[in-house]
Amino acid sequence: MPKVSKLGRASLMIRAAKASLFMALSLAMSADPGFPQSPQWRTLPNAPVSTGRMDDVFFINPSLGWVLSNNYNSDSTAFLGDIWKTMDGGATWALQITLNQYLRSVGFADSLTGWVGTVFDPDSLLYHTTDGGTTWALVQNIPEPRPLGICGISVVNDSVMYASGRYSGPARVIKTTDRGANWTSFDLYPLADNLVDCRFFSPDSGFVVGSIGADYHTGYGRVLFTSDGGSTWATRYAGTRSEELCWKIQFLNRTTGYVSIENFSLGPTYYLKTTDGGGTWSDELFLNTPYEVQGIGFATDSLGWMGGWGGDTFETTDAGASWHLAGFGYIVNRFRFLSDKLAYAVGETVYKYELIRVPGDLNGDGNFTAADIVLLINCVFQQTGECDLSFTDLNCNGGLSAADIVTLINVVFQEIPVTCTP
Ligand SMILES: [Ca+2]
Ligand SMILES: [Ca+2]
Repeated sequence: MPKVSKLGRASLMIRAAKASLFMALSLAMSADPGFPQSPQWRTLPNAPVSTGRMDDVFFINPSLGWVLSNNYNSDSTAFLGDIWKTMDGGATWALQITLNQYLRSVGFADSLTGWVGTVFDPDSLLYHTTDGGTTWALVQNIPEPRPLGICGISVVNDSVMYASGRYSGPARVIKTTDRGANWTSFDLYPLADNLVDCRFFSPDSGFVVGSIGADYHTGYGRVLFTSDGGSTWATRYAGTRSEELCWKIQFLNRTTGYVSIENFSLGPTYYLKTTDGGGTWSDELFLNTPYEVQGIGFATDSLGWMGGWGGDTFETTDAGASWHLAGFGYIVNRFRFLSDKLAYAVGETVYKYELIRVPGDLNGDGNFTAADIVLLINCVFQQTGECDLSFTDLNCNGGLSAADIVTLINVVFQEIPVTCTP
């Protein structure tokens, strides 16, 4: 092995660095998009696990969020509802409060102000926090016709919030336009008997989903729309199959949206899709077998997931033409997308959809580009930046050197995968 003085070695390293940097920066100008990684679903390892079910999740930004976890009490005769908060994207969780309620729905206007709805105790319908969930107070001034449970919450802006319920009747909506100081209630009978979820796009316009039928097991699915703040409603979908209950509503963007259907029949299971902003909804086949679908979430037009009381979560990668087992998630009741690359879901526990940082993707954006090379050069020669060996030591020899940069250059510009041979 040739001897190289420390000074000579440093000089070689600097020359290598300069050459790499020049190459990286000049090629960065050529707008190479890199080749992409895909986000993946995984179970968050430190999240609470429910003995009943987690019914809802809400994140105000990628890091700060809350989940509701319902657990059986000591003799399994009732539920206790836990409100958990995370401030680091689900890496760690703090229990905020345990209520003697089954907690169904959660929504926040900002990092401090939020609401949690219950479903089996009409006297304790809705809880409110103004300190980020440290303390919760029962909302006591909701006028008749009050819902008997809150199955869905849609926070429109920092002052307007709607809520709907319940799945087993009656069909009622409440709203506040002053951040929860005052409330208005609407009875949607006879357009619906049961309401679950709601989604509002503006202070006046939005959708609620549920069904017509005195018994929610035997009803017909309904999607209703208001454009005057809840005073009047129009039916936008009238299901013709009995034993169906429209359960959750999700919009991918302002034009494309989806509604899951809890199917109590012995026949095929459908879901609804709109491509005209909710003006019309089409029945789309999910499975040829019964499934009580609850959670529904699409990341893009082609990529989506559904879960529910059947247990398993299913995935489509072809815009719903076919569905297969997704390999994650149990009894999922809610998906919340923050972007097409970041989402949370809850069922038995908490699941997260995100780009998993892989060796060489130093900026964690899911692509291998010249930007990653620049960051690696900084790690190798300046020891600056985030330089964890698990994603910088590309030849897996336990340290950082110009060889790792060369490997990454090959990854970025030749699409040669990381081989990890020292
Ligand atoms: Ca990258
Ligand atoms: Ca190395």
